[in-house]
Amino acid sequence: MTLSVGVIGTGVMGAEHVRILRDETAGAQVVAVCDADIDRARAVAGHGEAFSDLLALIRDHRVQAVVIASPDATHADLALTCLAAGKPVLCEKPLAATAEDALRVVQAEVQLGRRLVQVGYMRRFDPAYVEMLRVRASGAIGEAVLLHNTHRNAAAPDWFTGAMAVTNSFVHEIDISRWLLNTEPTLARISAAPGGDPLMITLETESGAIVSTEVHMNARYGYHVHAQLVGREGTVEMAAPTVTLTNHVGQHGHVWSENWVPRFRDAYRIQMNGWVRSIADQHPVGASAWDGYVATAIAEQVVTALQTGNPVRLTFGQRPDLYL
Ligand code: ISE
Repeated sequence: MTLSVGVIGTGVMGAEHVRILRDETAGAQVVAVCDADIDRARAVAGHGEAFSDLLALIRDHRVQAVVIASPDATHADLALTCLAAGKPVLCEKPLAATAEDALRVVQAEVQLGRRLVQVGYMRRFDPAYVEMLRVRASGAIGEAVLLHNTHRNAAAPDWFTGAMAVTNSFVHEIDISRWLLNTEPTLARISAAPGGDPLMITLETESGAIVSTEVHMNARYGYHVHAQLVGREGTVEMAAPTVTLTNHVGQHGHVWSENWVPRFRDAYRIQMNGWVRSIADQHPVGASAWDGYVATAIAEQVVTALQTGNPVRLTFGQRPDLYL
């Protein structure tokens, strides 16, 4: 069976999801693309139908599942509309702009009694992170005690605010650290370099493991994500994010990408194929609405810590049975 997908948003990620669905995903077709600017929707839609009305796309009977890739503040309401229509949704991160809105999505899904929402924390599908999880879980490096994350962007988009370094970028480390370490963060400390960038964030966790993260929005030289997990018996870390090295104009090495799309190309493709299969199998994969809520709730509290300059004890309530 072929899954008919509608994609909302035609920015960097919306257009990339359409491309992946069309060229690199088994068992799926793009039947509809929506953007407030109908010409942009038409340009990306190909053989699919172009919509400018988001709700019309979600309710269209030909659309069996939805990818949400519109601006962050629209995610929660769109996910709620998909839930009301009983349609599976892959929602780009973050699940919502506020913890309160993210919790509304969780509550609606719990009321429905089945999981229809996957949040696009694609790092869970990145081969390097998957291998790091395998090594930790095998016991080869002993008890995990530290995770060092580096998250550097070449340049922040001009619509980025200081808080978005946390709510839009650092949310990835919140999610991947919970997933890699299989423990929940309990306390956060944050400090900012002069001018507010980069940020240095430390999370303490229930297991005792400590997570350090540099979130850098204007690192200039390129997009660079790195993680090293330190165990009592050894460490495991990402190797260079390329499969080739070049010799050119007196230099040897690899080229940094401009943004996250080339770096996480495999992760996005594996995530999309996994999502499509999970709908056929009725066996959810990836980050759940609960994971999306926790990431946003922690991010919101980290922003408070940034504003007050004080460490913050993290709270986000009990995981509902639907997500156990
Ligand atoms: C962007 O929205 C992403 O999701 C990227 O993965 C992240 O690295 C970047 O900092 C975000 O702005």
